Amino acid sequence: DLYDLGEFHQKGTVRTKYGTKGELQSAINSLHSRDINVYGDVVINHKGGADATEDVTAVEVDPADRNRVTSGEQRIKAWTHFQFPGRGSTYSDFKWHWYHFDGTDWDESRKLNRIYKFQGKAWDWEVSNENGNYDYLMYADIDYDHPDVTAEIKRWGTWYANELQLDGFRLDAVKHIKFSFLRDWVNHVREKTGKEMFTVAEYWKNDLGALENYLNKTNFNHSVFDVPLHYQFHAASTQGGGYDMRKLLNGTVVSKHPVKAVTFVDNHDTQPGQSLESTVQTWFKPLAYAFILTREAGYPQIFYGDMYGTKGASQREIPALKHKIEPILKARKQYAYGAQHDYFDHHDIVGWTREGDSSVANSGLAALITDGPGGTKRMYVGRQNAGETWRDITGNRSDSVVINAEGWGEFHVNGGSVSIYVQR
Ligand SMILES: [Ca+2]
Ligand SMILES: [Ca+2]
Ligand SMILES: [Ca+2]
Repeated sequence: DLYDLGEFHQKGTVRTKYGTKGELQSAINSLHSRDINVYGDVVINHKGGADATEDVTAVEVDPADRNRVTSGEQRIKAWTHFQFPGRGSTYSDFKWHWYHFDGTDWDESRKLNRIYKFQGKAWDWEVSNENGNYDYLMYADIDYDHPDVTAEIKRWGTWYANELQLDGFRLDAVKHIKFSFLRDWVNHVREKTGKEMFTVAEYWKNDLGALENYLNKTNFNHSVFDVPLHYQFHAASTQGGGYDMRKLLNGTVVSKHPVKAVTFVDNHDTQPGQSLESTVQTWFKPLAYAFILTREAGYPQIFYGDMYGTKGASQREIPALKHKIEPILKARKQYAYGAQHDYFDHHDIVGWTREGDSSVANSGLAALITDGPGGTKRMYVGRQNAGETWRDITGNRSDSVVINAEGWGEFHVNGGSVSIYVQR
């Protein structure tokens, strides 16, 4: 129930897995009081946990090609009736029935797991063309061809934003949702709330072309996570130095659409044991964080699990890297300003500099990362910084570098490591 944020006694509990609505609002107020914006997660591809089944005529489709029907029509019992008995009509009197969905994957009468498409329904388009048409992901798939549905989900978006005083959104699983609807939904909520509502979409595909198509079809009105950059980090971290560091930006969103790229190293889905497991190896994480946090392009995201570590049954937890990430955050906040110069000229050691900005005292930096042996690189940091003494804010190197009269310095990095030199 999208309208039950831990407020109604439903499914045997008032609180959600995370707490009550009051606790949620209190947490948001605390964050706002510390000038932190709060983005709401938006999971609107499918619905699960219906209150009752309904008899529906459906056909089976081929999981590998959802455009191919593989059975005759049959009557199934589908979990598609959402009545919300504990909430009633508070906030919305919309009740969901089978005809608000395109299909499901469970016939309760036969206890069969198939992909069923409902009678008279067409998979939505345009969505990802993986598996022929990737509209269907899981549970009861919401039909965004249905005008009552689009109106209701838009209404809910405005309610959600206002009720929690949200500042933006993360859109879940967008490659399974009609792209044109997501474009309209973002426009609608921005219009109704009168707020910017920064929005980032999770389109999980290591393919710049697919991500660009999504940006195009949504009129570039919101951002996407830079999935290809994550896979470059993953590749670099797992090749024992054999990765060509000059390729880090190849095929990435941030290199082509810097203003629309949310850059990240790992997330809750890529960590060990999760559905998209592709965890960046620990030794490389400070290098990757330096990359997303001190360069000009991209809108960086830090994974809670990287800062504080992950916990659980898995023997392969991510260790807490707060002590490694915090100096890089400081570099971002105090030094990462001004013109950027790239030195992507070696298969192991690559670097970049920021000249600094006169509006931020002592700003400017020189960063180096290597997936192989250590070494040095001569880089330009700006004539305005001539004569200054720079040191590595990460603490990995203890030497100091004096910027020469022409604005150049000779900077060092240890093997498999990162150094970020700043004036200090
Ligand atoms: Ca449809
Ligand atoms: Ca869908
Ligand atoms: Ca290399």
